[in-house]
Amino acid sequence: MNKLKAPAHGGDRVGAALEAHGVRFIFTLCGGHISPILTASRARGIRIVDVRDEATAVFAADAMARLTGVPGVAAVTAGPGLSNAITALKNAQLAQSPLILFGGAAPTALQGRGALQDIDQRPLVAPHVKLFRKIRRVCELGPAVEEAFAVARAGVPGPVCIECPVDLLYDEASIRQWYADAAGKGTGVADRLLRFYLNRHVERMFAGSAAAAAVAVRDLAPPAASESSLEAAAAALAAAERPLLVIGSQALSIAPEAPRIAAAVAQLGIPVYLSGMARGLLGRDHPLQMRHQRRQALRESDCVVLAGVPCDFRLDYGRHVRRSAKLIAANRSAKDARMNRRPDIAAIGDAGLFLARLGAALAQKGRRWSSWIEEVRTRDLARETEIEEQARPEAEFVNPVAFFRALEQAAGENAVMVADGGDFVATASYILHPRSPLSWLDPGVFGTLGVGAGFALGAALARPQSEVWIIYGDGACGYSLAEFDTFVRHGIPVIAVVGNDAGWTQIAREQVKMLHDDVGTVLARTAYHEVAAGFGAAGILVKKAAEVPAALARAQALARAGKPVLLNVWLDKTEFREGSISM
Ligand SMILES: Cc1ncc(C[n+]2csc(CCOP(=O)(O)OP(=O)(O)O)c2C)c(N)n1
Ligand SMILES: [Mg+2]
Repeated sequence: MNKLKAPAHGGDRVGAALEAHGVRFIFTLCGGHISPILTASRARGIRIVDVRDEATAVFAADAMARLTGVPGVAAVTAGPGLSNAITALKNAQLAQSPLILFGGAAPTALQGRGALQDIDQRPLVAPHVKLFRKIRRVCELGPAVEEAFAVARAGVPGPVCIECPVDLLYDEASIRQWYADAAGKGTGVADRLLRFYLNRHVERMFAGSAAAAAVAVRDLAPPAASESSLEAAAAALAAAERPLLVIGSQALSIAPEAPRIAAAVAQLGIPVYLSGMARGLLGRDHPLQMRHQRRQALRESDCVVLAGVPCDFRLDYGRHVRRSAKLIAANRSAKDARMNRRPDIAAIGDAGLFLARLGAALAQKGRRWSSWIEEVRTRDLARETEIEEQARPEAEFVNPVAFFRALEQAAGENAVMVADGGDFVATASYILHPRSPLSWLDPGVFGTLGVGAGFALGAALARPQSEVWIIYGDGACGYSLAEFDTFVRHGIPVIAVVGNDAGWTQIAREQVKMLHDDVGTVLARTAYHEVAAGFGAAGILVKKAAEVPAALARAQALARAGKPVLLNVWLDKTEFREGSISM
């Protein structure tokens, strides 16, 4: 229980509740409907980070949640503010990322009567959140925040939206005056009835709000898989000849547990593939971590553990795992654990904690799989060599494979990398080795272009000591380039790398091959570095491979001095991504 003095108004109630939950940042794009939340939160020491598109605010809150395990917070205005946030909300929902979005709304008495930006927001937002909470009384505000934090983190984490009508956020005297003015001074029956109605309405809005608000912060235990599923899994692995571990984002949903999960995975001694937010779990290089030929390893394995990974398109709907293999699925969602394929053992609960417990349980059984590890490792290294070959061909501009080799050398040990794009980013994900747990951010299963600046903003504020890189396709960078303005105003020194191939190449590749027309997929070699410079950041153009190391070093020096940087890197076409489709 956190005792606080009586909040000055509804906006301050929200601020007080956020403060009690240890919130340090609110990402926002302002609007009259939410002003009291912003001013009161700032007065309580919460940093208000104002951005240039509501989607960015929600992406930033999402990244904050992923890197800290605590729900991120965003606030947007009514109507178009909320509708602009929908894509980012959906992305967070599918990525199972907990965040709290405050949405403004028209005054309670005017909803449905033609007020500015007044739409029925529930049908728009509710499908994309775990809870859409419509506030009707001032006294509900604090408890709603408390409930939002609990719901966002419980079970399968995800976003929650609290809709706050503007007349619940201002102080009581002003609102009473506003309603009194609206009611007028007429003496007719209709006037008197309207006054009676509005007076009763105001009484209801403020009922029970005089008492000082105390905010309870609930301590939530994460869902734990059953002991029997743990024992069955340990026994199945101990009996296996060629076990394999696939770990996905959900296993890292309790961010502070990452080191313990990493230690357990290392102790398990099973070859492991990491995806999404789990990338980097074992550090930059670990003998158990494989990066390539996952499909083949899955085909050969006789016992597969999917930790926080559903059998969706990324595992060819479960077909990548061979029929006779023992399948163990650890997942917070019973539905995801059974998606497209029934596992032999379903461990329903937090996948990361399951791995931590599994490490201890299996250690007692003392199994080692050195020849199987060797087999998978040899293939992995062979593919690395093949990639090395692809870094060589040099034509007019920069070879993307060679570029990422250089970046892999240059990026700091504390680097966080944000991926936003198509082919350029897919190439990056093959070559860059995330340095540590939770140091790689990609949109997740919704595959949303446009996450770049928002994710980087959240990451830079969550990890102020880290070097934050955005890996942008030139197409993708257009969604959030205006946020260079935000980086400059707020002194956030991210380094963006734009892979400029003058096109939406991931789409063009297949479209041209199958339909013989590149319509809609062609871009120009736009001077994105000059756009960034126009916002007050540093812009660097790189056209030749030989310029890359110096350009990276210069960007890092500028960022260390506090300046955001955009590197506009002209790419050659390569065959590296040939044949890969994402559908
Ligand atoms: C919001 C959104 N719109 C469209 C797409 C479809 N899409 C996937 S990859 C891609 C091309 C990306 O181009 P770019 O960022 O330049 O990367 P490149 O493939 O050229 O390296 C597109 C348009 C998407 N994933 N998300
Ligand atoms: Mg491109």
